[in-house]
Amino acid sequence: MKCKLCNNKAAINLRAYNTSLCKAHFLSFVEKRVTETIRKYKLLNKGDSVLVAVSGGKDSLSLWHILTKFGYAPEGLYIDLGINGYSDRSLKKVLSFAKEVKARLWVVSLKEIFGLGIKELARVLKRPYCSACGTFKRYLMNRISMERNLRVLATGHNLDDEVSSLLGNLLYWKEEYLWKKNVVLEEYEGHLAKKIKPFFLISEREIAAYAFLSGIDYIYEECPYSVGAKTLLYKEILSRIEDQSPGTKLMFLKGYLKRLKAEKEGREQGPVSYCTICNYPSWGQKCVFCSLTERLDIPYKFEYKEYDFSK
Ligand code: Q46
Ligand code: ZN
Ligand code: ZN
Repeated sequence: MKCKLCNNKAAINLRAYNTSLCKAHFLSFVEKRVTETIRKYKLLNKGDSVLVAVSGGKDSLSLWHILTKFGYAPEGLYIDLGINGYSDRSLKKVLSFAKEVKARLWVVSLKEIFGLGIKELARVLKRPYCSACGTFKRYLMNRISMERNLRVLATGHNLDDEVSSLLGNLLYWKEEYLWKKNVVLEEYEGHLAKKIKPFFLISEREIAAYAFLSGIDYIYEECPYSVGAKTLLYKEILSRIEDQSPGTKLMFLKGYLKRLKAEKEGREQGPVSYCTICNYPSWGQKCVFCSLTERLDIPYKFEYKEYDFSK
């Protein structure tokens, strides 16, 4: 198999694009597509201060790598969920990556704040692990970006993450979530950071290859609580469809983005009030984070650590 552009040995075959590329051409192909996504959806402007949420996995570390390469000098945020062994191993990868790119890293730990990891917190709250985790992560990411004045929050969600959750929303007609998914969510009145997903249109396989060929040292292990998650089943099914009919995932998501534009017109944007406890935006009197932490009934202090490898 040869590279379609230079005839050297191909490193990857991209059936959705009907092409094969060598290492150098594949890396620039991914970077070019990220640049196009950034430009087309107006994700970033020169001089924006960016916080990348990192888990230690291929997606988030590749994103940190690419944004650094593009000159945005992003800082990293690692949320330590207190999952036995797994959290320590992923933090180690994140710390060594931060050192390598000479960046600043913020680390917030659930165990340090509440004395409990995500599993224990979810049990006390009687919520599924991933649902509690999602709520805590969303809140912490936003609050830390606002407190650090890093007004753009970037996450490594890829095409497969997005199509599988879109399929889940459609299967159960979760209309309240359906039209909230986007490549970019704008900043809200100085309380919600602008949220961007530069890998929205890039597949998991492409990012895995990008990370591997760029020599990024990431954690291969998945979070132990992801096992059996419905999104994994959806990903598997969608990948089988993609195998039979390359390009389907991309078409599905691009079709969604087109319809999203029309759907959004005339709809009210953003939350309606501010949480009476933390003063961050909420839909009711209290935000979801504060409602949950109230139910926990554990006195806590909101704090996080800084590792500055930029000097
Ligand atoms: S939600 Fe669930 Fe993930 Fe949290 S508990 Fe693990 S699998 S990390 S994206
Ligand atoms: Zn080539
Ligand atoms: Zn609150």
